[in-house]
Amino acid sequence: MKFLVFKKETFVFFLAIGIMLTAILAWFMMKAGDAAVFNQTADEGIREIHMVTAEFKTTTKNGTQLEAYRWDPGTISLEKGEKVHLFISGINGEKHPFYIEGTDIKGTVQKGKETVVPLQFDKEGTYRLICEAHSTRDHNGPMIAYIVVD
Ligand SMILES: [Cu+2]
Repeated sequence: MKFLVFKKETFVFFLAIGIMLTAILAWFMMKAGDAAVFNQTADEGIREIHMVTAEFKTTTKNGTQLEAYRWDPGTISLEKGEKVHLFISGINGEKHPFYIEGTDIKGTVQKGKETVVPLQFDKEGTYRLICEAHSTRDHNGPMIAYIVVD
């Protein structure tokens, strides 16, 4: 009968372990729940717009190479308050680090990869999507797309 008797310390130790395991399990279950809810809402009501990184390239008669990078399409339009997922595929150019003027949105588009940018604007206006690597003609740009919100 003696082996059934636990010391108080042993009982408290196992109780603590039990509470920790329950907390960890609950945390994982809640995380899984959140993800499922997000996926359900993501599928409906969010419009998708697809964009690519493009390049124009030519050689002049005297052998000078010219190139220019562009977002394509160069203009997209959104309703005020509308939720949009902007998918940008990196086709030409290795890397395009970008930001959207007047917002804290920034990221990088890489060749062969797709970057998803969630968009929603509360204020009307024209927002510029600017590639920092190709922002002006001197840097093979201007690689600027216009997001028109009205
Ligand atoms: Cu660029």
